[in-house]
Amino acid sequence: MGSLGAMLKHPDDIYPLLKLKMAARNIEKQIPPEPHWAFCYTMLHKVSRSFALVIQQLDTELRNAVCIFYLVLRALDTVEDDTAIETDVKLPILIDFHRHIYDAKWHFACGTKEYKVLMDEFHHVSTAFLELGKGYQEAIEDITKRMGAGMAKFICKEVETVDDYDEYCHYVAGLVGLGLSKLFHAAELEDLATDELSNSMGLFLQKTNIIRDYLEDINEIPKSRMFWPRQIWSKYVNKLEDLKYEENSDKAVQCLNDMVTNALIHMEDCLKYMSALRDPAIFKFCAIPQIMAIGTLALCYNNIEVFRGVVKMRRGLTAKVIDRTRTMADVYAAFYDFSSILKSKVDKKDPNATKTLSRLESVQKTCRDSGALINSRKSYIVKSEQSYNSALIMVMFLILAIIYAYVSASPRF
Ligand code: IN0
Repeated sequence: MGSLGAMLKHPDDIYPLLKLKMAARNIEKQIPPEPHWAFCYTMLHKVSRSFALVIQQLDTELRNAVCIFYLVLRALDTVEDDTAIETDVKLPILIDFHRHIYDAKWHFACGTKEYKVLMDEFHHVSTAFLELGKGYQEAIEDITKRMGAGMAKFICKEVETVDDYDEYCHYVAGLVGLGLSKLFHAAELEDLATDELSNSMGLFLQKTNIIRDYLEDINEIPKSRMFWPRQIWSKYVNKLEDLKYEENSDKAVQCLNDMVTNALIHMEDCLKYMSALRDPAIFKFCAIPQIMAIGTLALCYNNIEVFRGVVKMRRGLTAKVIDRTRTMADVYAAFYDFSSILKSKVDKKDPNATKTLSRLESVQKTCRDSGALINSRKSYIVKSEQSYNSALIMVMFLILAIIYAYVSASPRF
């Protein structure tokens, strides 16, 4: 749907969208003057708009550390993803990356578009990294070392079992959770979270990305690696790419629902992790991507469009999530609402229906038992009648505005 169509259908998106646009414009004006920091923040805006927005609210010292952590990981990812690099060249780079970040003279050209710029100008990231406090540097170095080694292991290995899937997601996302928890602790703003809970925060986000990006990944030329575990997809098709063919639609949706059900398992750990956070800016920074993930899963579940095109939350809903997420009560409410939407899409005939429903009900019970769900809150669930009424008001308002403009522009006699 075009953006005007989306706005007519969801007029209450307009205010949060405008607010988000203004916030984004303000942030763009706040690029630091030093060339290496200017490069890092400009790059962050280029590679991830909404992430750049939520990071901005963190305390300056922590924000700089998270910005560098993010760019180092993106660079590591660029090396891992570049299929043009021979394996014998790639492996030592991944394994030694944690040493390269200390060396502002190190350079390796790879990647495309903005990622090529990131790699070509990586000396700016190293220079900024060397200005961080020791505690931050050690946390970033440790995670980069473990992630590089994990990526190297999976360059030569396919994701076969669900255990492999969890292990791969641990290297590329769970470790990000462990690293962020260390950075929050180094900033003396939070207690150190357990590795188990920190890992789940990353796994929930990464599994959602892997599910959402099926088509983009399978169609990539040259062929990219796939991360849907054989143990799951082989129950439905003989080859992973068969899921995209129309004749396999029923099996494809069942497989998709199996993958979503697998991801849901991490939700309770995520709630536990977030409920222990104390700093309001760190809380927001962590909660927004989690709510976007459950929103995306609710959109993808039982949705054949995942195998046909791009399935993404509309920009207005993203803006609403960013606007409304302040406290743990907001997170319980969002997890509850998106679980309800997901529950309403479960078909009793789906082979995993019982498991899916039981996981969702368990999350909803946790949200209810928190005592934070209040009746007067704003809901993410849109009733069609509600959206029809808002659209009608919007159309009437537009007609009145046009009549007013016409009348005030016509010559008076
Ligand atoms: C992230 C995570 C992230 C943020 C906050 C807390 C986290 C706790 C544990 C693990 C990860 C956490 O968030 C970003 C979000 C992001 O980049 N979103 C994209 C949108 C999209 O669709 O990809 C955007 O453009 O804004 C995230 O996805 N990852 C990430 C990477 C580094 C850091 Cl420091 C934090 C990537 C990943 C692989 C899921 C961990």
